[in-house]
Amino acid sequence: MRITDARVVVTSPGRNFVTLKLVTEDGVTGVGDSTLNGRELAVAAYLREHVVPLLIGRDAARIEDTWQYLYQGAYWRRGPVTMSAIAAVDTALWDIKGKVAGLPVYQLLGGRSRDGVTVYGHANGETIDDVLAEVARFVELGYRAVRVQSGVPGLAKTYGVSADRMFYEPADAAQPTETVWSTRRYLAHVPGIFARVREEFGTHLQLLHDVHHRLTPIEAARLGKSLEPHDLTWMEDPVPADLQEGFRLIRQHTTTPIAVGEVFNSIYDCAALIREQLIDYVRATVVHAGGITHLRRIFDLAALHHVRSGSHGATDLSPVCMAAALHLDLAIPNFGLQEYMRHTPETDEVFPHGYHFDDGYLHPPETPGLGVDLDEEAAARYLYNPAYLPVNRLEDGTVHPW
Ligand code: KDG
Ligand code: MG
Repeated sequence: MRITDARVVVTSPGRNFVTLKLVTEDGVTGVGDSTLNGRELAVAAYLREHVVPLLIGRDAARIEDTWQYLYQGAYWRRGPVTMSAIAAVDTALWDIKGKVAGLPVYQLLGGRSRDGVTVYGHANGETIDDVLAEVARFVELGYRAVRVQSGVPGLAKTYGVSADRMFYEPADAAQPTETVWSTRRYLAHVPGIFARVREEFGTHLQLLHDVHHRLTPIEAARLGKSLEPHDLTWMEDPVPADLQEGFRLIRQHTTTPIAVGEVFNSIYDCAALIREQLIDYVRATVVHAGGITHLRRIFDLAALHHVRSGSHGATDLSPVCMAAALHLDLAIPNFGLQEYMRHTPETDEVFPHGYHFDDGYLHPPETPGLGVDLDEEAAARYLYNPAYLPVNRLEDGTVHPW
């Protein structure tokens, strides 16, 4: 079953997405997400110029072989652009394989390991009252796990705290917005927020917090320690994981669980973190970590070392990535949590999908393949719109150095 067409579609239904659609000689189609927030066109060009010409005429059934061919064949290994491009091909091939087999992709991955995929939502607000109201709203919607972010007194704008409650979007301008950061103000404020949330919502609700790579290891250790009484499910991205040994220091000081990995694109980004049990959840995703094939490899390594999955699922990961993630989440033994941020109605129109939320869980559809598509006519109505993530400066004007 040969691949006869491969189309790269860039669309912006509220935000930018890059999608690959493969077509086989029998007319079976498969879709893969390759969106890289703020660097979308680099991946689109990589796919169009360097990958599509290699795909035409290849056997669509050979998923592993195609992965190795694109990874080894590039010579220049890893990196977010390469791995997002390979991810799109891999995801689309799994979609095709499911359709040909007449099975949802999770069945090809070994079948269900659970009834549904537990997801967490984002409760964020400027003030403690805003935060409490947001947590209450997510609890009412049925969420069992909630990420909590709040404004920090003395800072004009805090990353992760959005103006629009339902559709959080940090890539907000054609030139990066510049925000000011103070570790002292942040560390003084955060534990009190969690004390109030626990007081109001009790001990059963799972609570999470994202540090967005803002701290040094010893600062992160202090934050983890101060959050211990509030029993977080995880403290996310406490430090950038470029420095993997930094996590040893955090681990020596706190039992607050650690999640990291939304910017990882390879198993080699987290091999030491997993083998040394320096983290508890690995947040790599289908789109940025080489597709279902490579992410499965990361999760299998993690399972050996009692590390769970906790995949990234912000709005810059398209419904195609979300659908693929749900199939994998349902099948692996060491699933932890899945992030879920609802997409806008415009995005849902461009990417019709069958997964649904019910009582705190997401469920992939039972239709063959991934159960998601790209409506190319609808996509054509939304032109690419350059948008970048903000840049963070310290109070003295220094670009945040890590
Ligand atoms: O593209 C960056 C966003 O996906 C990121 O800021 C979201 O940190 C994030 C999260 O945990 O969802
Ligand atoms: Mg994050």
